[in-house]
Amino acid sequence: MKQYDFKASEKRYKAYWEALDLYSTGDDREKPDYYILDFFPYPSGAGLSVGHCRNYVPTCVDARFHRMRGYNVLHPMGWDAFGLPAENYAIEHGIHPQQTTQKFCANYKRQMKLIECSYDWSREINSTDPDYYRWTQWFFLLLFKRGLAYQALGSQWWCPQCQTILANEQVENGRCWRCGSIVEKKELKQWYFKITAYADRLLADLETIAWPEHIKTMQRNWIGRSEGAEIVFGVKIKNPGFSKNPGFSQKPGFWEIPVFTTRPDTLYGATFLVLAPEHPLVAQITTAEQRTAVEAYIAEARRKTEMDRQTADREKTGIFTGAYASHPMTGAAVPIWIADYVLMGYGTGAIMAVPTHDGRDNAFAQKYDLPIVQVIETDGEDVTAWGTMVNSGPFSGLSSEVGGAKIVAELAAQGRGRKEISYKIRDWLISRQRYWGTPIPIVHCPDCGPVAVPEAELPVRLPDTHDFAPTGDGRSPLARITEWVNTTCPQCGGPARRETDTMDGFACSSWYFLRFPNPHYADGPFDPEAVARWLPVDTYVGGAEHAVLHLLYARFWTKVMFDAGLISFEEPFAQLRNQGVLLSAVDGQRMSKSKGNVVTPDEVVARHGVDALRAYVLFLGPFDAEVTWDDEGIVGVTRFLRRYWKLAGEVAGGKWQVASGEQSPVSSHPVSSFERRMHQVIQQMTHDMTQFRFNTAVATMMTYLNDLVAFQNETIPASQWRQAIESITLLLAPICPFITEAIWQEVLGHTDSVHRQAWPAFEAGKAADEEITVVVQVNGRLRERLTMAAGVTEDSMREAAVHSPNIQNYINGQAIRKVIVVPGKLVNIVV
Ligand code: ANZ
Ligand code: ZN
Repeated sequence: MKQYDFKASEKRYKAYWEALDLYSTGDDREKPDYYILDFFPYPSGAGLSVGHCRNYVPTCVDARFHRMRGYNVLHPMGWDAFGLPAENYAIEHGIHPQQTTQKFCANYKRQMKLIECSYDWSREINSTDPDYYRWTQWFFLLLFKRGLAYQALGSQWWCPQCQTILANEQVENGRCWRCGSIVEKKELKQWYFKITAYADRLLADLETIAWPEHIKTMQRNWIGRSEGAEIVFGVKIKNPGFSKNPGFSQKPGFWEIPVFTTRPDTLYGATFLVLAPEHPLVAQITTAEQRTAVEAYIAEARRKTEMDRQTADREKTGIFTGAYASHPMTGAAVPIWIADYVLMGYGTGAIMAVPTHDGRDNAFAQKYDLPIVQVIETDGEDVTAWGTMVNSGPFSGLSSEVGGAKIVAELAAQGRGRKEISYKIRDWLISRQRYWGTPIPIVHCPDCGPVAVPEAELPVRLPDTHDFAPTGDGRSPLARITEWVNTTCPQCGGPARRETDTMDGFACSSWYFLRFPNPHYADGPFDPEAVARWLPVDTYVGGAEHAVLHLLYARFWTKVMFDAGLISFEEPFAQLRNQGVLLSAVDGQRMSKSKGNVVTPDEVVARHGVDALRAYVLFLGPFDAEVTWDDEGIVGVTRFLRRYWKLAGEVAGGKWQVASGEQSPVSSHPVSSFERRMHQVIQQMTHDMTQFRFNTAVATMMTYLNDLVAFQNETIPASQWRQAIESITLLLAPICPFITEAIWQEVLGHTDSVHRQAWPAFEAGKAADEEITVVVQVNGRLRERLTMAAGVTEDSMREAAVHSPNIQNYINGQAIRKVIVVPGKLVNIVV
């Protein structure tokens, strides 16, 4: 038989499958539905590497597996093509981003087709298509009308390199998530989505979804819900140096400083207050003597990133303001300091410092020689734990829980405190001062304020221009296109200006999964009937790096849609799976074009074929593990495919079989070991595929092939040989679509596609391990026969024999002196 020619197969079957329309979404109402979706990819100029295949091959295999299991499968693909990288590339190369993204999308698609991803391409969507972003704008207006989109002036992260504002989620370790530049703060008027209004629901509903625990934890931490109290300290000592300030009051306690604490039980140990350097009261309470020093400290703090400031083990710095507050319980004078470890963006931007029970406060108190008073007695070593209150006036002797609640209740009665919940999450900053995005559909009218563009006028089209470079003054390039900017107010008809900011690209990906069930629907963003049928997404697959970005935003929008009565579910993705990162063998780094360590699917396919690439990508390691690409490793897979081809040919050619019906020695047993092996393999493969354990699936196929080769020396009926080869072909079909089709049709002689066959079934009874009979003796006399699995260990044989109730009767309480085990045969108990 001739050697397998992968190139010929790829050529022949690609055309054949296309003609069959093999990957079109099933619509058989008798069948169950299954929606398997990849994260919305952003097509970059570099194209796909084999690293991306760790995402797209498994989802394709899962889609194929479900098709064979009798599901209608929705497995679509589209492009999240707005965004900074395309725009930066365009500026650098002087080409319009429209052109570059078109080119990049086409290249991604070509590569996905190259590796035979089984997408239903008739459903392809593109976020830069006006028919798509029209609905992104529609959703913006939905949020706007529901009071969930608003404008505010704020100090925002600004990337000097990308020249745009960044959301908190897009600042990593004080750097821009895209380009890595150190970010700065800038004061600008921005649009926000009120994700904070959904913080509690985003937290609670994590319990209802099958997501990796580490992603849930990241979301919980990002939302950062803390239960505690706000306690108000009055400023006690007025500042004579500021008496000329307008608004200054001689009355002590005119200024109030609310602090947020999770530990009201430690109030009696609060020996000083600390304000964030940006706290608005700092300028007012600082005494004349301290003013210069305080101003110098503030200037210094401004240069540090939030990340630097929060680093726990960093040496604490701070400065005394010269002012004192009054302790709300004792009236004691409490010095007010400022320090950069207190952040303005959290709680109230001010804390009561409790040096005995908080590590940061302790370090600070030690450095500046501030009083340290113990107010909690704890059981163990951990002084920050809850315990019993001491040195706490009337509250001494109470537990932290009870006493803390009493303190808050008492303060609340005096109007000086209350229970409070703080969240770390901030509203989602949505506006970008960039060209290549969805225009925000708002018109600013001098009389009516911000007015929604009427639905009938959507989309607000992105004007065509070649002048898309950023302005550098924080304004969008769209602001330069005056004929586009100048418009009339939809409400009063007077002259008005269009909003010139575009939306963060994450808006586009917050709803795309709703579009696929009917991507050409024109009467709304999605077809409600089709969405009711297909959503939530059954399996959603992508990288863990989007844990607090896309995955949080999409959940938020879904809840808004639910509240608006548009959909009937609150979570978009029932099950989430994160593929592991692929490292390069060259430098041990994540594969990326910027590191120059990329292996492309194109080169691998040219040398080894699509099937080998697909199987190898899966075989490299567990789906969710970090693994290293090894160019040499793939030869193991190609060898396996060659042997499989050869064996299939030999079986079909009648080389390894006895005529069907002829008795073989192994088949004297009701289930021959040959058959058992087949049923076990089907069972194992079904399990592995269901669990996304594709590496063990490939390994199972490899060992099964070895087993089959070993069976060549035994006499197996022809029908069983054929069944075995058909089974391995069906089981391997989702992973290696080409060679299995070639064997199915050219070798086994079928006339229809292997990809239209049902997944093979196994019989649990036939897959069960072979059983043996073990003889149990007591003092050498046969007392019982026990059935055990073949291959049972000596220990298990001993255990089972001694504990058999029947044998216990014979032993009758006597001490066991010795147990003799003959593996697989006999246990003799000597008493
Ligand atoms: C007194 C206290 C005593 C505190 C004690 C802790 C332990 P989480 O759990 O993260 O919510 N804090 C409050 N606002 C802050 C800010 N803007 N910047 C820095 N730290 C701030 O932390 C809440 C605790 O962090 C609060 O409770 C406060 O310190 C501090 F034994 O108040 B605690
Ligand atoms: Zn108006």
